[in-house]
Amino acid sequence: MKVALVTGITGQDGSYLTELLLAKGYHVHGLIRRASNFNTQRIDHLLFEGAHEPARNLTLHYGDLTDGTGMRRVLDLVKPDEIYNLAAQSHVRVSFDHPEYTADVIGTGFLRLLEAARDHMATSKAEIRIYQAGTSEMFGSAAPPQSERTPFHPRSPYAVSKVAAHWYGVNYREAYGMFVANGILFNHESPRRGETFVTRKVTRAVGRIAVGLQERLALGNLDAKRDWGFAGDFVEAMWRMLQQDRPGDFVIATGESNSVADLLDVAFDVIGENWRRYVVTIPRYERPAEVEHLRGDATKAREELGWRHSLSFEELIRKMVDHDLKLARRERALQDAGFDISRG
Ligand code: NAP
Ligand code: F7E
Repeated sequence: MKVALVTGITGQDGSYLTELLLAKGYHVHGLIRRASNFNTQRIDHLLFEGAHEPARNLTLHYGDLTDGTGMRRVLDLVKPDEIYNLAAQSHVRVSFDHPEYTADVIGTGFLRLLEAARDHMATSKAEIRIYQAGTSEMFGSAAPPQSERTPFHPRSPYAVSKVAAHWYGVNYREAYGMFVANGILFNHESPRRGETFVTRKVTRAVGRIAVGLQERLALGNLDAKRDWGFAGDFVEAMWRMLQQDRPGDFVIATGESNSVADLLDVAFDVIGENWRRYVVTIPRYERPAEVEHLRGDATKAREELGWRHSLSFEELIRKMVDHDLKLARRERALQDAGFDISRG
């Protein structure tokens, strides 16, 4: 049985990747942060078999990318064949408010993980294959379409930190012959997407507007263009990267870009409303430096990994709106029954 360690297992991608690895027969170990509230909602459905029996092939460990000693301990205990490093302070706008923390988790955090894996391999003589969750944000202001040959021009502390992690990966490949694959993933979304990212913020608002729970939606830049795909498709590419004979860097994208205004068109169309009646733009949601246009060229991934996306932009957004309409109807029913849904 193969053993995988997933950092960031409680996040959007962590949950889809864990489903995929469990279905392939892996034992999955996940690193989770201690939090004052439950933070395992996205993987709760995987934690138990039957009513109360803990899942045999999924084990969680407390850890943090800022704590190298703890990660070393987990690595020595788990002895993974593959590590998927998904943990990150992943919000671009927030990285301008917390640049040092963002760099510590993403850049130095990955370095800590690489060092722990290098030492573990030296003593155990076992190979560990490592996936690093790189991002299209590393291209920043480089003109589209962006491919593995496009030079990076990062535009945020988040993106600069991801560039550092990317090059740590390349360096450990070249210096120590380690198997480190750098994914360069364009935006990928789902009903499990965090509610402060623009797709989910819009689809949540559409659901709530439809049932009369919200009247306004405040956004920032509506002109920015992104290459949006489905997260469930993208985690498959991560796994494929670690099954290759040699490690490499791969762009994963749909090849189609749309603006935030296009996103609003599709999402509000599902409920037959015109978004201009509801949307206001405010400076608070703008960024000190914006990334205007990302559209990926995933030819290498198609040819070498045999990877393809399954959902189009429109299908994805409609799926998210359908999900969030159901959620909003439940919220509405609770409110009508006298529960205060704002306080839980
Ligand atoms: P996400 O939903 O924000 O999940 C991030 C995960 O990292 C969560 O499990 C979070 O834990 C964990 N985490 C945050 N800080 C940590 C720390 N200091 N130590 C340990 N864990 C920590 O992100 P995602 O969308 O799944 O993305 C997964 C990865 O891919 C991230 O590295 C992201 O930067 C990268 N990426 C994402 C996209 C995209 O479009 N989604 C595109 C390219 C690259 P909590 O649950 O406790 O907060
Ligand atoms: O913004 C604009 C915003 O925060 C997309 C992360 O997963 O993907 C994500 O980063 C665009 C930007 O995603 C609002 O200015 C307008 O141009 O959904 P987002 P992101 O910044 O592209 C990459 C690939 C990652 O790696 C990251 O981890 O939408 N926008 N109004 C807004 N964005 C937000 N969040 N909120 C708004 O109100």
